[in-house]
Amino acid sequence: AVALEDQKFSLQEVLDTFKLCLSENKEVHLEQYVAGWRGLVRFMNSLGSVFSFISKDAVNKIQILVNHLNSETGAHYVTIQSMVRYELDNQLVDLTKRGSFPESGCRTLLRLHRALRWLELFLERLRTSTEDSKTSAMCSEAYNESLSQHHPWIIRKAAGTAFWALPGRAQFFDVMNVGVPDQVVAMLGDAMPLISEVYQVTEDLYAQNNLLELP
Ligand code: 1PX
Repeated sequence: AVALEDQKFSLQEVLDTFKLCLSENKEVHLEQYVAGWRGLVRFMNSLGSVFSFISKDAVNKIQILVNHLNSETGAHYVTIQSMVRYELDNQLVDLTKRGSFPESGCRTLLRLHRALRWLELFLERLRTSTEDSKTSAMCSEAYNESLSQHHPWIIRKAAGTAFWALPGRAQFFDVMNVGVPDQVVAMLGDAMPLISEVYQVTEDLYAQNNLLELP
């Protein structure tokens, strides 16, 4: 029973990790940010193998950031703020076209950051959905309003196809493992403002430094 209990995981815990990444002075801690993403990927993997091309890319980007954290310059990567400062001050970012730094922390994190906007929009739709709402429709609307604008046609096409494989709302709520639908809705209501804040703090930082279009 203990082993089974261990395997079960609740999306609540995942979203709580995002809570932990924001410090009082509004710095975003990279280790917790990455931990939040790991949890999301784990959740996505439990939805089936159609999503593996998406999780592969996410895992790849998570790993790049972890490598920075574990490198000898890791101390500069403790927060997103210090990472941006360090990479810009030392010219470690490709600003206009891809070239010398395909694995900069700044451009790698930007991809996850854009995906966080998708998550925000999707979770908000889930939260306000009704029994007959379609998860695939909510997912693709959220995608079209956010991430898709940064993806070429072929990726948009593949993503759109994967969305059809999403379980229906009832089953989706089950997999989230938070409780009955009312509890899911309440949990999302608690978690959303924090996710939005992490998103906004990062967005502002990137905007101030002209990093929102990094190649
Ligand atoms: C209760 C809901 C929880 C759901 C959790 C799901 C977590 C989703 C994690 C998605 C992470 C996607 C990261 C994508 C980063 C990206 O945009 N990469 C592209 C650009 O990278 P590059 O290095 O070339 O500049 C890259 O081309 C991406 C390829 C993979 C396809 C990305 C499709 C993204 C769809 C997002 C929606 C996920 C739907 C999951 C359903 C639950």
